[in-house]
Amino acid sequence: MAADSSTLYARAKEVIPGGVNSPIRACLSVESEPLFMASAKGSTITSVEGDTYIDFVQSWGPMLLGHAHPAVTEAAQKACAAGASFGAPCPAELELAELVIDALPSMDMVRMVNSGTEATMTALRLARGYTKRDKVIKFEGCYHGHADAFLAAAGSGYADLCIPGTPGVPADTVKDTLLAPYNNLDRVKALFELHPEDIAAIIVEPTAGNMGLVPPAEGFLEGLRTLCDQYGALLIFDEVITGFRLSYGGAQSRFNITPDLTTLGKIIGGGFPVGAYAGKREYMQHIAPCGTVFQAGTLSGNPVAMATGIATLNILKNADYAALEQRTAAFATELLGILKGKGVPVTLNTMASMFTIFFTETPVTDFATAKTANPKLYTAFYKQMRAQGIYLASLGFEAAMVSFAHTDEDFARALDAARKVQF
Ligand code: KE4
Repeated sequence: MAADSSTLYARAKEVIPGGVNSPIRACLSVESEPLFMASAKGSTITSVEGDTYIDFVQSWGPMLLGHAHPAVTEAAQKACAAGASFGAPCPAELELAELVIDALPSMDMVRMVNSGTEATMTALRLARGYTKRDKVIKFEGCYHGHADAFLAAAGSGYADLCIPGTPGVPADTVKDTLLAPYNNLDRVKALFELHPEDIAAIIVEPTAGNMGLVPPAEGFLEGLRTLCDQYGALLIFDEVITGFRLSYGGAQSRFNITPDLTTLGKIIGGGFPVGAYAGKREYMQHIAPCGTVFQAGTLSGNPVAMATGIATLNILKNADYAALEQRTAAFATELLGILKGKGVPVTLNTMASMFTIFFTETPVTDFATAKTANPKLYTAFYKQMRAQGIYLASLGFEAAMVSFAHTDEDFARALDAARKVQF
């Protein structure tokens, strides 16, 4: 009999910190043990026990087409058979770069890396190198990966750990990181007035996904654009989650705002490790080897990840995003109604194929209001939904992800499970 999740978890904790390769997977904040997964297909994921769940995590965002899409799987197999990594340029890198640039009008050039963290870390380095300034503004509750400069108040798994500033990050590294509440333009203005010539960039999730889903307030993104133009700072849109999810052109096309630099990840790899940073030639030509801002990577642009990214975007370019958004909103709104009927405080934020149910009556517009949500209610919700075959994010500060593979039957099953939840 194959080992079950508990047995595997106990063994894993002996050889992997916390038994997981990313903290959020340990399910600590929902007082649960992680399920070890054996396979996934479309909207579902199957544990080593053989139990199949409707998956609203979707690997934290990459699987917008659903798991193991045949075209993506075929592309990976074909590319693998031709050699997994050359360490030399290959046509697939060019094809994916052109697909990305064609989809996102703000950019002329793109550099592939291997994770969202690498993308944001390098975009900040580029902004600092280009402007010759050191400070960066980020927003409380936004998470941009685990590069030192950003671990001042990240909002993803990190907020779960409630560590104000993780050990190992030298104070000097975050002395140039300035914080503002999300959707608070006045604070951003004040920071620029305090440091009129020292701010290299603002980095922002143009729709936050790491404090739960929090959309930008009316005028917020436009205000950031104006302030960056006024003070000579670069506007970095971290679209690692929103890229190719909020629309085929990401948040920047949906909201019609042009960032100076964009970071991408998740969906553009189709489940394989890919990140990217991109922007106008004016900025990107400062990147080595044509410029002097250094960045490199052994597996950057590897042919397998490029092939799965190409296969994914070629399908997404013709996908019906509007229909998926409408189905997601209808499902999430019905879910909200069911939970409201149970007498618990609950609000909903939804956009495109993402949503977050917050167990609070307070409208959630930033990290402070997101934190008014009751974690015990989320834990009860998570546990009882998982017991009924519905796999949700193991942290309330995440966005549920719906894929093009989710069916009306999946939604109906999830709603039935929610009806049975008791608080
Ligand atoms: P990665 O280094 O994990 O590929 O990307 C970092 C990153 C950057 N920017 C945004 C907006 C992100 O959401 C992320 C990573 N997202 C989290 C979950 N929201 C990844 C899950 C995990 O940490 O295991």
